[in-house]
Amino acid sequence: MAIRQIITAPDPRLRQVSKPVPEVNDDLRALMKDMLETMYDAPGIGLAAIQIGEPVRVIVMDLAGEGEEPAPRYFVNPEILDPSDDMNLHEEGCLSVPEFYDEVERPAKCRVKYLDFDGKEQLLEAEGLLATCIQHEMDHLEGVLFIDHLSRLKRERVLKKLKKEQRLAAE
Ligand code: GNR
Ligand code: NI
Repeated sequence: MAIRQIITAPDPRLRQVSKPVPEVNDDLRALMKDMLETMYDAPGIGLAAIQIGEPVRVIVMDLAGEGEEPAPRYFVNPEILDPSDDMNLHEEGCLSVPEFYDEVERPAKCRVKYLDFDGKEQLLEAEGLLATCIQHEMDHLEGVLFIDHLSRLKRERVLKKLKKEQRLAAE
């Protein structure tokens, strides 16, 4: 297992559309373990493979609170089904958009069809933070960031600040 570097905006790799996984095998499980370790180290509650530079449709997540048993979840080739009409406003952050948080409106509930760590098909009912997080991660698979749901002014402001920080860090 290894902690991998998390790519940050405006890196163009984050805009790629990730490819479906043909098979859940040991190579993929090794990638998912690296993703989980990287996510715990950051720390974050979810991570899409593209955030460590792998353009494949894989997500890991753990919503367990501090002091609770770890509860890792693995989603391969996830699909969102039946998003609810009722919406939910939730404050979001992203490991690829460091130190910026804002509220995003998304369907409050949805179902998720996916393959688990063993390649077995699963159907999950999601609401609350789980629904928010899975939709945030699904966006990453399409090259979309949560700041894309905000006003252009806010988005440009954040991206400008990140660019400046990266320029200063490179000096
Ligand atoms: O760690 C994370 N927290 C979070 C909070 C609210 C909504 C979504 C998230 S996901 C984020 C980690 C991340 O960037 N995943 O892509
Ligand atoms: Ni994110």
